[in-house]
Formats: sequence, structure tokens, C-alpha cells
Amino acid sequence: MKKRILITGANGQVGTKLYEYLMHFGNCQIIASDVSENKFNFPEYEKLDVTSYSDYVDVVVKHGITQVYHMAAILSSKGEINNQLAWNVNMNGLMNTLNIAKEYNINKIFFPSSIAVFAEPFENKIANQNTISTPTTMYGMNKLAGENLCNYYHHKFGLDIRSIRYPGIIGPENNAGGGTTDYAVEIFHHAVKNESYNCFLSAPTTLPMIYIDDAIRATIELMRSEKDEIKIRTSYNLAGISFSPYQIAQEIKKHIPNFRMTYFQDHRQSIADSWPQYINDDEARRDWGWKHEYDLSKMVQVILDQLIPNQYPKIETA
Ligand code: VAH
Repeated sequence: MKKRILITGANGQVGTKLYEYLMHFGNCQIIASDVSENKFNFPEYEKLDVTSYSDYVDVVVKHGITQVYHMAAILSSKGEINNQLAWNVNMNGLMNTLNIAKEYNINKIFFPSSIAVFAEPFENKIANQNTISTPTTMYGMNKLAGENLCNYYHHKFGLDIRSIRYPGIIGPENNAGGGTTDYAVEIFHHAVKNESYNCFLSAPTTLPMIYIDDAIRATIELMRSEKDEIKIRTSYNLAGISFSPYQIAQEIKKHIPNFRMTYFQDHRQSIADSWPQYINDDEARRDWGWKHEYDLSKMVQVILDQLIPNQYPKIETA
């Protein structure tokens, strides 16, 4: 039977890319949804506020949804500015997703968690799969509680919910919104216009990041794994590349020598300082064969080339 997939938060940075990848795999009908209008002219779209149980049920029943990628969320920076909104969307939106999945036999759900579930102190700045943590952001608390809610609904009701703790996701689209890692997306759009970039994190602030194609591939590989390969039903650690604003600026300068970075700090610095610098993703590699493909130089090359094709010749790294 053809899979009928609902993506909530489809207008977001990950949702738009996820839609593209799932369309490529074929044999599935995809309904895009978001709380705002159909910004990207998705062929099948529903304006959906996931905090409204009845509206959510109407969409699931109307389209006979069999799988949900629940991407709707308020991210770390915006969640510190509006705690109540973050709690309502991140917790009640997930609760509605799980209860509707239980009531309407949705057979597979993806829940995006984040490395934001971790908070300092870390041994050697690394967060392991089972590092116990007390998140210091509303977003991190929401994601940690969300992971445990997913684990509960799996064990108590048999729902097949799968989850990944995404690092900061970096891609060429200028649609990262409300996150602490947004600088690593914004920087490219200034650099290709020969503008300097005023970064809101300090130069040495190292964070776990991942190129968006790797993040989406990990998501689909996890969702396509056999059930018995999934040993962790809270959320899997996932690692890509860790870098600082200074390091990505230096990599961009290899292609755009005149690029200049300046620095200031706002509330996002303390969020970043609470997060690990590196992620141990041994369990994802063991259970479902995860392996990242993009390092910093390859990511920078690919993004610049997508923003202005053939402008930045590939630099052969030694
Ligand atoms: C944020 N991009 O900055 C998200 C992500 C690890 C960071 O969760 O809130």
C-alpha cells in the first residue's frame, strides 16, 4: 500500500529538505503542513496548528495518513524569548501527534530531538548517548521530555516512534529560524554577496554541526531500518562535524579571501556555552550503520557552489 506521509513544520529548514528527499524515494504521497501559509507551493498542503487536536485529526483522517514526520517546533533561541509558546508547541504538539498516532493507527513516527538535551559539565566536552543532563533551555527541556514521552508511548502502546538528536543543521537555504546555530547558515548568504558577517557567537565557540544532506539521509536511513535494529527509543545521538565560527570563517576565506567576520554576543552565547562541543554517536553507528559523509571543507564547498554555481572552484585539499 502506498505510504501517505504527513510532514508537520514543512516550511522549516529541515521540513523543506525532508519533503524533497521523500519525493525522490517515490512510492509515497506526501502532505506538507505548517501553521503558516503554503510558503513553498507544496502540491498537497494543509495549514495546520499542531496544538489543535481536532484540526490535526481532521488532516490525518482526510488524507488517511500512515506516517508522520513531526518537525513542527519552537527552537532554542525563540524558546528562551517565549517560554510558553515553546512549551505549548513542543509539548502539546508532540502529545497530539502521539495520541492521534495511537487512535488512528499511524504506523511510524519520526520525532526530531536535539543535542540541546545536554548541558554542561561534560567530560572532555563530549556528550555520550547516556550522558545524564539537566538542560538549561526551555527547548532542551522540551526535547528531553519529548524523547521520554516517545519512549513511553513505544513501550506502553507499541507505537513505532524513531528519533535523532540533531546537531546544528547547516544548509544553503536561508531558512534557519530561531536557533542558536543559525549563524552557520546566515554566514554564507553574506559571504557570497561580499559582505562581512557579524556573528552572534564568539570566535572559539565550538558546536556539533551537520550538513543538511547528511542529517536528512540519517533520518531516512533510521526510518527505513528494520524495527529490531532500533535499540534506543528515546533518541539517537548523531554526529557530523564540530566547528567554531572562526573555523568556518577560515574555510570560507579559502574561497572568498576578502570575507571578513566580526563578533558580538547576545543571549545565544550562554545557550551555546551550555551545549557539548562533540557528540559520541557510537550507538547509531552500531545499530543502524550511521556514517557521516560531509566534513567542514566539503560542506563549505558544496554550499558555496549551490549559492553561486561555478563561482568557487573546488579546492583540492592535501
Ligand atoms: C537550535 N538549530 O539552534 C537548533 C538545534 C543544536 C541546535 O537544535 O535551536
